[in-house]
Amino acid sequence: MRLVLLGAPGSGKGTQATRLREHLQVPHISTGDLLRAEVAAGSPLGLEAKAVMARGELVSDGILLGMLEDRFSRPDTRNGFILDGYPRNLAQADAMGTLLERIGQPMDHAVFLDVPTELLVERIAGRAKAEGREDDSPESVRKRLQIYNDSTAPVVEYYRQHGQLKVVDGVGSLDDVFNRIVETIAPVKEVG
Ligand code: B4P
Repeated sequence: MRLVLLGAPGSGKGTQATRLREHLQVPHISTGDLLRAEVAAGSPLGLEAKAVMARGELVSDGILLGMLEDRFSRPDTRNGFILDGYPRNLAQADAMGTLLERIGQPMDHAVFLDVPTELLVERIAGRAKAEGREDDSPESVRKRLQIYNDSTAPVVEYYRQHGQLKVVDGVGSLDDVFNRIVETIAPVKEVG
C-alpha cells in the first residue's frame, strides 16, 4: 500500500500515520520527522532547516526531494509506505509524481484529513504545552496555516482533479479517525 496523507498542521497526519504503520506493516515516512532528525544531528542540512522550520516556513523543495530520494532508496519501502507531510506545494507534487514513476511505485491513495481551523489551532496549542515544539508558537502556527492555505490546499485540489483524492473527516477520537481512514482505503469487495 502506497499512501500519501494530506492535511493542515494539526490535522492528525503524524498521529494517524503512526497507527497506520502498524496496521499496514509499511514504513511511515514523515518529512517533518526527517527534518527534525537532521536538526537534532546538527548536520549542514539541519542547520539550514532549523531557522526556517522555527519560523513556520517551508524548507526548500530541493532539500526535501533529495531527502525523499534517499529515503525511498532504502529497501524497507519496497512493499509500500505512508508518506506524511509531503507534498506541501504543487512543485513537490510534480516532483513526487516523477520520482514515484521512476522507481515504479505509483501512489494508491491521497487521503486528506479534513479538520476545521479552530480545532487545528486548539490541537497545536495542546501539543505546544505538552512537547514545546519550537514551531508550535502562536506566531509560527499562524504562518504555517497561512502557508497551508496558500501552497498546500492547491495540492488537495490537484489530487481531486486527478481522481486520486479520498476525503476523511478528521474530527473525532483517534480511533474514530483511524477507522474512517482504514475503511476509505480498504479494497472494494466484489459483489456476488
Ligand atoms: P510536520 O512535522 O509535518 O508538522 P505538522 O504539519 O504540525 O503535522 P504533525 O503530523 O506533526 O501533527 P499532527 O497533525 O499529527 O512539519 C513541521 C515543519 O517541517 C513544517 O512547518 C516545515 O517547516 C517542515 N516541513 C515538513 N515537511 C515539509 C515539506 N514537504 N516541504 C517543506 N517543509 C517541510 O498532530 C497535531 C496535534 O494534534 C498532536 O498534538 C496530536 O496529538 C493532536 N491530534 C491529532 N489527532 C487528534 C484527534 N483526532 N483528536 C485530538 N487531538 C488530535
